[in-house]
Amino acid sequence: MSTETLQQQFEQALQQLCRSQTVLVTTHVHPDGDGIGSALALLHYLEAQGKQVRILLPSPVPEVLRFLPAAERIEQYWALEPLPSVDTIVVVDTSEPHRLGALAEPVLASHATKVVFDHHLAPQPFADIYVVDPASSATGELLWRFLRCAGGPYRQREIAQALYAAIVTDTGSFAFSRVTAELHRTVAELLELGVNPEQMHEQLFSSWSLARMRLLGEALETLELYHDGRVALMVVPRELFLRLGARSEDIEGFAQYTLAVRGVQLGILAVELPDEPGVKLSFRSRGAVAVHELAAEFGGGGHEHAAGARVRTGSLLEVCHRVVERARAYLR
Ligand SMILES: [Mn+2]
Repeated sequence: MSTETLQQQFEQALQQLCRSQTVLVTTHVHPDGDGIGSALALLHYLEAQGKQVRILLPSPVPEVLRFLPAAERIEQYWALEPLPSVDTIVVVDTSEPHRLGALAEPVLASHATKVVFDHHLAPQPFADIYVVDPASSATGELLWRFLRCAGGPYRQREIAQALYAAIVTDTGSFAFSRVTAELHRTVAELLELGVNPEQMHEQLFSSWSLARMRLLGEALETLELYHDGRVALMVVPRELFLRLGARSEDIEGFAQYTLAVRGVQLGILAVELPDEPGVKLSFRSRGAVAVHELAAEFGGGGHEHAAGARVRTGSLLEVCHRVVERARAYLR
């Protein structure tokens, strides 16, 4: 996507937000730092302009993100509840309506104008305005560029904190492939607005529950290599969550460990979440190995080096068997 097109997307989104008095912001199920941080940044920005903003999510806010300013304002949507009537619905960090969980149907049925801010590949046509840039490391990075272009009251500490959380979590603490000099300049601007990186890291990465740490320990025990050590598989059955008293959100970030073994090109994490049926697959890869198409084979999608899917049929063991078998075709 060229800069010019992105500029036009910014202008369309800005026009729509300017003429809206009421805005509903949402993101994908099992929201991460990027989804929550981006939603909160928009809330602060739009409210500073006198607009009425609500954030409504299909899942609860993960505990590690509840320190962010105004996180307590985030509401959880319960199925069958009517959506509030608003001028605009903004969807951040996904452009696939099915990833909105229980909110998918009411959002699709709503007469509000829909705006998407996202950085995933292959957006699906359901919204009126798309601001999508797969080259962005995080939706939070894209949003900062949008706000800079939009002007107005965006230079706020609360916005900087929300977007820093979005970026640092989605880039693996500035370690992934889409980290650029430009991103570091963005982060420098966020620090100038008062973000304290040490405090942010402590809140985001060093405030685990003991249950989560034990879950990681047992998950690492399951790690196995396939296809001459080029594919790693980590498996977390539902029983593990129940035995350790761990929650769905505790699995966040585990997929990255599949790539930490020397020689592994493609990592797979297969999880049975305690609060939903089926198997959640997370894919990670490095170099020339891309995983978004492998994820698409299982009904999912994502980025070149990080993708996911949800499989509703077959046991955990069967799904693992199938996915490891299919992974072979993507190796280099
Ligand atoms: Mn993201």
